[in-house]
Amino acid sequence: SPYARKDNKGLKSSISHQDSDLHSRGWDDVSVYNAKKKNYAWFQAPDGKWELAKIISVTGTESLIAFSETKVLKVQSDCLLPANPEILDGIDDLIQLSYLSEPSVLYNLQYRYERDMIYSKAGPVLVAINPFKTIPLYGDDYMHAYKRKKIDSPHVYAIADTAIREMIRDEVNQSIVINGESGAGKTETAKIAMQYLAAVRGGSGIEYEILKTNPILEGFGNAKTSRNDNSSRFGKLIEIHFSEIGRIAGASIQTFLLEKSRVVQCTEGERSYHSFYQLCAGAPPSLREKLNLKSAHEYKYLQQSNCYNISGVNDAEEFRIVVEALDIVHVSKEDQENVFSMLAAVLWLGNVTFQAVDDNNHVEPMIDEALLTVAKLLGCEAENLQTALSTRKMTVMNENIIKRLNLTQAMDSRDALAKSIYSCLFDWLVEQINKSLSAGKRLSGRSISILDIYGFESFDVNSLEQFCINYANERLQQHFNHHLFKLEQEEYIQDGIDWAKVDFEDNQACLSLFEKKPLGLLSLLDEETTFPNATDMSFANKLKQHLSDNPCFRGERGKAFTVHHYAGEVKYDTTGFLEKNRDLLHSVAIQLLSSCTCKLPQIFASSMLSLTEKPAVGSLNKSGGADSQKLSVTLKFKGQLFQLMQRLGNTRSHFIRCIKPNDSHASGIYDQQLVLQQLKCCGVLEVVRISRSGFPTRMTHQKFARRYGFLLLDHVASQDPLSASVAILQQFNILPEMYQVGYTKLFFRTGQIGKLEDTRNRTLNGILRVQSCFRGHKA
Ligand code: AD9
Ligand code: MG
Repeated sequence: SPYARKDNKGLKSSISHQDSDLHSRGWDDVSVYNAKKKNYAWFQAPDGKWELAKIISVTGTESLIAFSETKVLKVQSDCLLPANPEILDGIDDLIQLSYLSEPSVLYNLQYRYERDMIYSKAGPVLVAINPFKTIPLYGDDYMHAYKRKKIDSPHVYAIADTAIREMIRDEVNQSIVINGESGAGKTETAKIAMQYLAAVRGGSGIEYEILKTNPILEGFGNAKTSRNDNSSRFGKLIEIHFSEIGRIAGASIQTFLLEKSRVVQCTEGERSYHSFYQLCAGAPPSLREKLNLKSAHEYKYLQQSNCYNISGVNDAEEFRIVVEALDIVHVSKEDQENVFSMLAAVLWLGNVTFQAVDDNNHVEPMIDEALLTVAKLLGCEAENLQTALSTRKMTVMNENIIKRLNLTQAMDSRDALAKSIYSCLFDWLVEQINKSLSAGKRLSGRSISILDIYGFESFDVNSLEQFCINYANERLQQHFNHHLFKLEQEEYIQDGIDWAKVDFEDNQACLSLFEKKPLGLLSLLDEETTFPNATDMSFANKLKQHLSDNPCFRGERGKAFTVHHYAGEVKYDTTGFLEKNRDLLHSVAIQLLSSCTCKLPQIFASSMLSLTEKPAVGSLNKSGGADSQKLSVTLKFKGQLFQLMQRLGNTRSHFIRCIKPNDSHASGIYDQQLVLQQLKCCGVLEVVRISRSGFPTRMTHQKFARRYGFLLLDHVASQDPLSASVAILQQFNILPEMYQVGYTKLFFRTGQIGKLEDTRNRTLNGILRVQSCFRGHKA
């Protein structure tokens, strides 16, 4: 073993045996199960569902089990898993379960969920199951109770409170990392954490501004999808800064990878960004007139999904809330109008249509209400807009030529412009918010960051978006592993503890598949993206050619490939990968924006130009394609991600895993298979297993001796703390496999300290009674 036992002055080997008992194994083995002793067991039905059964009798290798008085079954005993004693039903922390198995974890969470106890712990991780209804666990009373530590049941408040305490006590920045699949409750959880921080650490008023960023970001960055009526289409890290005296002093927000494509296309039953519908429903008459605004039904971009309303949501009211929030974060009325102009411009762009102008299929936009309105809203000449939408500038043999576009190309350039305007608008809003949240603030350098980022995704068809999202999740998973397991392991080794190396899923191989240079997924994608004649097919072939030996990669037929992620296999379809990765806005369009008289288009143009790099000599000129090149989408995302990981790496992380109990957004329904899948995906089962197989409770010898030393029968004051500790352990018959003695600390398995505490309390109470008895006598 790489973690060979170090001799601890001969002491350790005499008192600690290597763990060969069931506890060290983590998941309880079927062989441990002795059916005769236990009355209940878990049986897996053919549909995969676990059912609790009563054991009636055991003969040889077979057991007779009953589900009800009428349903009795004879099964192989080794198909059964032991059930926990009733007394453990609904226990707070999964690692306290005596029998640890998938069904018992599932059942425990379900037991709690059915009683509205949606929060549980899995060792250091908070598990939050979406209740899909209002539950009475929030508000001032609860916040106060958690602040004063009057309640200790698992809660987001408890996590936020720990983060504050540790930030102040240890002077270490903290982070709360929230993960889970779409609709699992990440954004709500992030808001609940923010509310707690604002309530207990506010005071200057800035906390109010921070909370008001939510309706803005959600309005512009969230949309109704098939999986969530309020789905965040971007990732978000909000860093909340504190002053020297530990009050909230400011904040900054970083966003990741807004889903641009939604602006110009979305599937049946989904919606584009809320902001469009809010504007159409809520704009006052004067604004409607200025923007030539129609109802949402009149815009092609919004028509295509045939969905305009969200049940229970009043878009006009939401518009009012967003405007109020914009006021609060100091976006001037004039700028607000600029923002709404851009929204209207995007909507009207979608209505621009084209007509043929020659026999070569070349087209030009019709000069109609749509085109004229867009030109007016952007502040440009209609002819310039026409040119921008129907031509492309190219360099062929060092000569600039103008190329006319066919209908598909022209529609693409129109959509590209709409997408760029929207994503620049989103970035600009975030920038304004950040200015407002950081203006003139005295910061201490202490902060708590909250990360609300898309979880692992695997659909029938997975494209570049899922590719990026899942790559991000691999990185986050590594952070999680590193934080929870590696650090723990290091602590053991440092203290000279035997660490029967617990195998945790290390996802480094998959990360390398993405990141290796020059032959990794990202490098190959970027290389192909810059090749003039590359196609999605040539990209897919290149991957197969170079990566087929990698165990995390599998080439598929046609243009597809499969990656073996930590959370499972995902098949990606490379169709559109190169185009999306280039994310080009052609220079005619950028020129158009910079020539506009309105403020925002100009700002957008200059921000796009700053992202644009001069082409490498000769690389693109040959292409006859774009005349300038910017950072590819994946390259930019990778950069952001590295920065994010670096920031998280400098913090102490607290993890919250959100779980979606069913796919129908309904309260009270608990779909075992769905939950199990998510527990696996976000590593909860792994954490439980590892926490249990390790020694999660630690105490220094000094503290241990001080706390329990007086319980020793022949207490010798001069004993050094280590010897005293060992004497205590022996006197109280703590089983050798239940603890390990390190150089500086004692390490205990779950629940061991509880026994000593009981004895201590009983003894103390006894002493107090004797003392008060004495006092009574004296009086
Ligand atoms: V996505 O990846 O952005 O698509 P999220 O963010 O994980 O997703 P979200 O927080 O938006 O999910 O939650 C989805 C819905 O679940 C919310 O709109 C609420 O209706 C519901 N929800 C989530 N958490 C809670 C809660 N603690 N209490 C009540 C909740 N309802
Ligand atoms: Mg969300």
